[in-house]
Amino acid sequence: MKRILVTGGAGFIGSHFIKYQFKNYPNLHIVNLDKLTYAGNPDNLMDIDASRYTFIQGDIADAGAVATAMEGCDAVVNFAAETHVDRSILGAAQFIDTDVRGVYNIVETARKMGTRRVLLVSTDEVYGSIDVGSFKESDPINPRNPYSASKAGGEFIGRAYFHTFQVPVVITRGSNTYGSHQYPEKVLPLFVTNAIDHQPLPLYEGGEHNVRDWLYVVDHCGGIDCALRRGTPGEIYNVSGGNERENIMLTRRILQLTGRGEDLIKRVPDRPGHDRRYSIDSSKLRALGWAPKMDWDEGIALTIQWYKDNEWWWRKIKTGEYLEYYRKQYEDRRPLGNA
Ligand code: NAD
Ligand code: TDX
Repeated sequence: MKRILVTGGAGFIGSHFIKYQFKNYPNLHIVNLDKLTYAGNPDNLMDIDASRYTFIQGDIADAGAVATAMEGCDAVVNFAAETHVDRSILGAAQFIDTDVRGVYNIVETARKMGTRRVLLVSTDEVYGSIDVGSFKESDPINPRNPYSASKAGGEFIGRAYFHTFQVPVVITRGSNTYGSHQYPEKVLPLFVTNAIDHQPLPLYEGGEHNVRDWLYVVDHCGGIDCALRRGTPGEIYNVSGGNERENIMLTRRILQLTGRGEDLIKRVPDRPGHDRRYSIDSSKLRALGWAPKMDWDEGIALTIQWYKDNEWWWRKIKTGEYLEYYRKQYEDRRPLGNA
């Protein structure tokens, strides 16, 4: 592969993926098509080698923008998405436009252009919640919130294009990802940056024993890269970190590493339709040679240190639109008392 289109490359995982590609494939050129929504941040790609990189600001829901960006590319890797569950509960329309219509534009353009590989980055959330054991790729999916339903919609379009038109679509389903440069609406950077500022950590009541499986962002990028280059068209690959933690345990770890006390924990009313536990089995991807490398204790310490050292990055974000969202999301969630 000589030229890859990355969509959503100015976001959290997409920007790490671009850096991962540049580090591992010295002759590769990357085109990044990104709408620069609230979550897209040019600061994430500040040090990129401009001679091997083309940025196009555009929307994957716009077929013309996708066609322009995909011209001459061997492969496309789609990260572009609306990604926050709580925002999908406040309003789902943008999720349908990007996560379903946008994916349709990508696979339809790939069909017309004969693109050699289409990697759709999806999520473990499409399976829904599981009390015991772990989901395999062959299990039925059961998305239960507007975000995961829209991601599942995009997956189904991609799979239909593989079966109907032989578009070489590969899908990855990653678990909760953590690392530097994550927009501080997701629980980990939200709690870390609030703790640094001595602000309350709004832990969803009833959800403190919910479980997420934490995957270091560079490991997630390695998994996507492996599926892109070694995966079989038409197949789905789970990508998981093997670090299942209850939300309350994650919260306590954040407080320890930021040197703050448990008085900052504020239980607030739960997220509607809150999935209790996500767990996936990634042995299918491991059989292709991938394995997560980052140890949890080291990864969380490194990540928290990054937010401590890079206040310039997140203080700019925690203004304007962010504060408006924060008020809408949390103002009616009056604290229920300390955890
Ligand atoms: P993010 O919210 O940090 O970034 C999304 C990026 O997509 C931003 O740069 C944004 O500007 C861009 N974008 C949004 N709508 C667009 C559109 N219509 N056209 C073009 N660009 C658009 O997201 P993330 O956390 O980096 O997630 C990336 C992908 O990985 C998503 O597909 C998400 O569903 C998936 N995923 C995320 C996680 C996680 O824990 N963050 C886990 C599993 C899967
Ligand atoms: O303020 C909060 N309080 C709280 O208790 C927030 C934002 C979250 N939580 C809880 C809800 C979840 O149990 O923390 C857990 C993680 O929440 P999020 O960070 O919103 O992630 P989640 O809903 O699990 O989804 C994430 O993983 C799968 C990503 O946002 C998705 O993009 C990805 O597909």
